[in-house]
Amino acid sequence: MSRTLAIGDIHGCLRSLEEMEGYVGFTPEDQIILLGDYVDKGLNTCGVIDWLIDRSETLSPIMLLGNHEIMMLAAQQSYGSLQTWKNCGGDTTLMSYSAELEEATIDAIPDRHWAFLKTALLPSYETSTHLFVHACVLPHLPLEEQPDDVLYWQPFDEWFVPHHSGKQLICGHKSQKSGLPFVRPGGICIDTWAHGEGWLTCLDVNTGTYWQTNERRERRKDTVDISN
Ligand SMILES: [Mn+2]
Repeated sequence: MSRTLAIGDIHGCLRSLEEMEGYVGFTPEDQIILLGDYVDKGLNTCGVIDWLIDRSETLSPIMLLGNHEIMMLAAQQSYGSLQTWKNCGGDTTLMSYSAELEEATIDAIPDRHWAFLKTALLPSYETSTHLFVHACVLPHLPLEEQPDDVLYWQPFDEWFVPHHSGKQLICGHKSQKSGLPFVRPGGICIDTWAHGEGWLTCLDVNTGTYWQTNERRERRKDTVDISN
């Protein structure tokens, strides 16, 4: 049986992502869902976007939109939005586009990266058993009717109410400083603070097995209880 693998917020952590690929052994038979926030904060957003563009050809992952991609796209539109984005981790994104590890201007980001951000990313994804979003959902609305401020910005926390569909939510966005997936009835958050002192997480949503890697190329593996 093919695996359904969800990957949490990457935030520029290319080494963790490369290590994860070797650790989990992604194949084209896997259904891979990336939960958004590929950019900002970590050191190599440029490399992460190159990796995503390359693997779209070979692994055909489902790639969701996160609030940091929204901020990065908005930064093209106005000086105020550019400043907001830089203050939210866009400054390190710009450094990844400069050979001298200085802050490049936004013009250094190539057109193919902008095109990727604008066209390749989905608002949400749904299977017969699971809902996948970047941040959270309202319990009474179908995915296509979820407001943007919930889908991309609302933290998944202890107040989460399970979705009326009975499907389990898999989300990121709210960095778990424990470094561990946060499990609630009806949902699991797998943003485990890859860019900080935590880990990047890849979860097999049907078994609860999860793999973690970090920027020091360390690996570890455990299981969450997915029965609730
Ligand atoms: Mn986020």
